[in-house]
Amino acid sequence: MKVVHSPAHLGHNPQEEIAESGAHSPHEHTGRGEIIRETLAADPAMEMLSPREWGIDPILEVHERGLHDFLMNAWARYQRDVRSAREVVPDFFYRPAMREAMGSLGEPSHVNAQLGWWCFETTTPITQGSYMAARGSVDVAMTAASLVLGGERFAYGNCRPPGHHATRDLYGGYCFFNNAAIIAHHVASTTGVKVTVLDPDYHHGNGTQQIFYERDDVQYVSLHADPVRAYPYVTGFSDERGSGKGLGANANFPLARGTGDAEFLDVLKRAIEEIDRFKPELLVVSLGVDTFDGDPICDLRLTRQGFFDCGALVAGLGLPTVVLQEGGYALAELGNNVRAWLRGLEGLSAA
Ligand code: OKP
Ligand code: ZN
Repeated sequence: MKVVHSPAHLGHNPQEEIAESGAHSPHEHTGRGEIIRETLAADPAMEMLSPREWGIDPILEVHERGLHDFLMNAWARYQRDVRSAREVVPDFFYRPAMREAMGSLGEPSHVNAQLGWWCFETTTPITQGSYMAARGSVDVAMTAASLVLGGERFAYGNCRPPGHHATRDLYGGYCFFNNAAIIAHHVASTTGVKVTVLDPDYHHGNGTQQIFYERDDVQYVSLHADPVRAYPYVTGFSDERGSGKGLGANANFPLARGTGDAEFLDVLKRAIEEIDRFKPELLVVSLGVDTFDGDPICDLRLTRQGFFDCGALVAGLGLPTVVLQEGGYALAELGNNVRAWLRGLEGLSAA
């Protein structure tokens, strides 16, 4: 399988994550991208490639220009207008209720206020190279998609930073640009084929769901921890089925704490039936392996063998498939878990 990787991800190098009312060493860090690259590069079944540059047009097809322009300049503006800071994090959030009964305001002009206008939480610091890393992640995704459009049955993009929490006009959840949504939209809008995004990451892909919620050309199907107990808390419920033209093209499968391989695979079979009914011609997988038993921030119980079996089950759809990296925070097993999933998909042996 062709594997696309860019060293640009190294530019997004937070050293802190503000979560649970404190500053901690970040779960989403450069080591993640590196361990996946090293593990896949050591497998003769994987062919490593660099992305080509796609510029900003594919990003602007999915995201507000204001979000893009803010991310492009935020770090430097913060150094100039607030203080010299290695990592830039909002300390103010725009809430429309602040102006209830007074009429709404547009984007504020101060960088500190803009942080809270474009960002929805505190765990996604902007470092000096974050914007170029996010651009590189989109380049990786677009290049993987172009390989599949060019006739490859499968391609994998080692995207970092991840993307599925980024909505049309918000960043957060370790995500800046929604890599999977960008390629799904690009393929659907340039070729006219129907695309499904299958998202088995532990967390609901609120951004991807939001971007396609009213559309019937891109289906979103997600397995994730039940939002009653898990981030992002406000989306991912099973009654969210899409709206307008998109009604029926969104499917959520919330999972109980402790869900293991057998049960996850059962639910994945139901998700695949949902995909079969939509009849897509291309599949995008938002591959998170934070469903792993040993993940430090999650509570599902999948094993490396379980990831292999998931890949094999998805291969049964018989669709050209672009797999993009989302989450996975158990560093020691991250590369092996991704590799197992990809080998399952490609019909190779587990070892
Ligand atoms: C990104 B992806 C930990 C809080 C973490 C952010 C989670 C983002 C997950 N106590 N909050 O879906 O793997
Ligand atoms: Zn996740």
